[in-house]
Amino acid sequence: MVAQSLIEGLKQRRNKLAQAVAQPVILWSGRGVGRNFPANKLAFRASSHFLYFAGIPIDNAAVRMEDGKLELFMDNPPPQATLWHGETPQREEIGAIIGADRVYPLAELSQKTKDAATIAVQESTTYQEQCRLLDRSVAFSDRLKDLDLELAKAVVKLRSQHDPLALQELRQAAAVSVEAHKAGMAATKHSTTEAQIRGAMEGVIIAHNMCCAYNSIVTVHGEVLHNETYSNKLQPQDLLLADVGAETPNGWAADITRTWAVSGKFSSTQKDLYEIVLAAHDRCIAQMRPGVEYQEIHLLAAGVIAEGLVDLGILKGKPQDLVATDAHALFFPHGVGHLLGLDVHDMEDLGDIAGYEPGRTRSDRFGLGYLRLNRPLQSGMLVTIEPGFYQVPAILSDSNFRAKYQDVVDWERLAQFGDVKGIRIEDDVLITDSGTEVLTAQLPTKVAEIEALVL
Ligand SMILES: [Mn+2]
Repeated sequence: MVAQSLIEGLKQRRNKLAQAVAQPVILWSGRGVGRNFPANKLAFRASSHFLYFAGIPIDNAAVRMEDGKLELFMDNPPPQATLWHGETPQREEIGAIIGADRVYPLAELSQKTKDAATIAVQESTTYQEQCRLLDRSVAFSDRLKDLDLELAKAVVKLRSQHDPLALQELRQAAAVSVEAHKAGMAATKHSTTEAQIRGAMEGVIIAHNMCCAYNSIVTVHGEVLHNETYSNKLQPQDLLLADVGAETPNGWAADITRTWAVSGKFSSTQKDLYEIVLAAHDRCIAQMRPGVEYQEIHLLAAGVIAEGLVDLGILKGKPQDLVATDAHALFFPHGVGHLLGLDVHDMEDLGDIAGYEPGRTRSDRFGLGYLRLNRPLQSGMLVTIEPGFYQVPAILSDSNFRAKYQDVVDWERLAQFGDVKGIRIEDDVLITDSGTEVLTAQLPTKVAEIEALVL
């Protein structure tokens, strides 16, 4: 792998943008939000599109790019700020770090907004400023049109094929996330609550001067797909599902899920289902290479899960028929993964512009509607592969589902697997010219290896 300096990498991105978009582009970073008074700030996170071209987080700044040149607009902190914050870099120094061609106070941006394209930021004060300075209502996600739509498409093209600078960061996030998961496994035998395991995992991330790329899921209720509470006590018969990923200081994410037994040893029923999810995970990754449709990978996962559940006697019928009627989605209701980069669901602020090939829209099928990515794989793309098995009460107790799938589920047999609430195995898979490289491969997935890390 060729190491790339920050400035060199950023200049390449700006040049590529200039080749795709003729008009000037202005991107805002957003600003840190105060909690109960302005100086008590919630953690500042710069907008990802800004980070992609500016490289580092700068609170309340904007960049204007045209013909490959970048102008940075930001205010120096007032002199009295040094009392509280110490010496912080001035505009010129930051401009030098990121290879800006010119630097200006923020107020001068208003002179340079003519015909500029932009992408809306999520933070509301800055969003209003965007609309005011551009003198138009800046649209979000699927409502994008004209200049901004052209820009969004160009940015998607760049951000979905990771360059060496991005890969350096993504590898660091992956490596630290692997260590966090190992720490979570090792902490289990000394822990009595989910919160203690979360603490052990996030502690590793914080100790590497990183933050979490998303709210961690660390739970014995893995069937609650976005569970964000950590108050449950651990019981020896529980499985623990941990979906935890680090973000580098410049904003690049990892996204890993592992599921392990609190006692250290999977029960036979837990192991049976775990092996099915693992088979789906492994077979998906083995099939991935440039040109393969991601939806085919999702359907492969669905097929492997359906086949495994038939073998266990939980589902009845031919696996391909079960997938065609979405019966697998009773237990695997989400998509097999998503794009990963500066955001954990990368570029989903643009709706499905990034995730869906032009002309494709979300399916209304139960088994396909939650697929977040429907494009052919290409070299340089980073995606997650995260098949799962869950017993979600809202699905399995739903009278419509029960009626529809009455004949294909052996409910009595299913009841024997009551000690499995949720299993997910998630890795970060880089598409290469010849196939794949799993950036998170250092974290084991096999039952015996996971047991050894927990015990
Ligand atoms: Mn994920």
